[in-house]
Amino acid sequence: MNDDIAFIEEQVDRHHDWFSKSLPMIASENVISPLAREMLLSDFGDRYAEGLPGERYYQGNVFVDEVERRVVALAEKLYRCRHADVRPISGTVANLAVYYALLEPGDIMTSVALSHGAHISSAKFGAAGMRAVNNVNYPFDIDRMNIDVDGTAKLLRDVRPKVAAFGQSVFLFPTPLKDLRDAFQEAGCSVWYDGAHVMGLIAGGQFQDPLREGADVITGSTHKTLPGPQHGILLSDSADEKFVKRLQKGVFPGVVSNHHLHAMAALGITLAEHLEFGRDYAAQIVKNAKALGGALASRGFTVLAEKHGFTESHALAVDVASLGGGAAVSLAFEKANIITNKNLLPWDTSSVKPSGVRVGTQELTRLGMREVQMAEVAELMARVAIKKEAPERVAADVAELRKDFSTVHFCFQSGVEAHKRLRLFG
Ligand code: DSN
Repeated sequence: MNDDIAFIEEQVDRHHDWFSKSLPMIASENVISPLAREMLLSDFGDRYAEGLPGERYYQGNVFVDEVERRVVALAEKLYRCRHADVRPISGTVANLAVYYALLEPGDIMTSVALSHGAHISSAKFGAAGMRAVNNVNYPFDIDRMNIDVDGTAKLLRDVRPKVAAFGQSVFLFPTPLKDLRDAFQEAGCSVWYDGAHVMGLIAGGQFQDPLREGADVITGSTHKTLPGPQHGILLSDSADEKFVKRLQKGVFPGVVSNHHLHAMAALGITLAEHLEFGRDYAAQIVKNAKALGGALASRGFTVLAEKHGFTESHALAVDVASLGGGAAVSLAFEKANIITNKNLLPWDTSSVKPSGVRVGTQELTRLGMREVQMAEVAELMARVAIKKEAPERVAADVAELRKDFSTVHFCFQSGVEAHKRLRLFG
């Protein structure tokens, strides 16, 4: 065996072994279902398709076109919208398509600030900067961990942005879109909602329903609370064909040439499974997040927005400044096989040494954990960060807890069952 290949295979095996004994709590990750994973290994991953089904620039797409049409239909059904584009290869690429379609260099865009939880692609030194948009941030209510409604309405009226962008990577509470409707109208702006973190919650009837609350376009990745492959999606319910055409062109030829056909097929399986299981899954994710918030707070952690129930999503923000800071605490968690990330909190200035840790319950829920396990998870976290027990000792108990939670839930468990059920969506 070639040494390099043996090395890479060994590292991947070790990673699998490690994660099978860990608590994966990064709020932006998830595991895909066995059936969706099968699609990632298919020959679709070796092929090219540019443009739209039926209007391709390559031959060989007969069955790819059939699949893409069905995946689009599943997305439109799940999100109750007129237009879905399943070609963006990531959430950031979907965001780039919106920049390309709706904004010109120098245009004003309003958005949430990075330290208030926004995604890097809305920052000047991220994708927003590439389009050279003039980015203005909303005022933020730290107590509620949400944008300040009155201040935001005033800002929109004052600066009259071309696009009002919303959405966060620390996304604890729904964006008050409905309360801003008049301001959107007066500003005459397009409303863009980056729902990456909450796509599975939205589809499962939790959190909020942006397309019914004023958003003209939603972008997202498809592998967070929507437990699909690493991919992107763009949705709109606009009846304005010109607007939709601009979005389509933003994707191709704007920012995607070939899209990733194996991931697109896997996304189709995920969407079909979410139509079947998504409501129960989304409800349990939120119940678990609230339970974890309470359990962490009762053990001495400072969980943000306690007065407001900690969260309405999958995510929690924990201030660990007095416990050593986000960098040290997330490293200690990692040694105990509790996988989280350090995170900026609203008052932080350094993203390298922030005071927060962000956690999400979507993957633990996917593995079958419920409220009772959230108390156990909180205790394990407290043993590391508050009681300062040796992380390696805690790791043994983490592995013990994981033993009973190794199956992916909220999906078809067997190929036979799945193929029988998926035909129902024809
Ligand atoms: N940076 C990712 C997150 O962790 O939220 C999203 O792309």
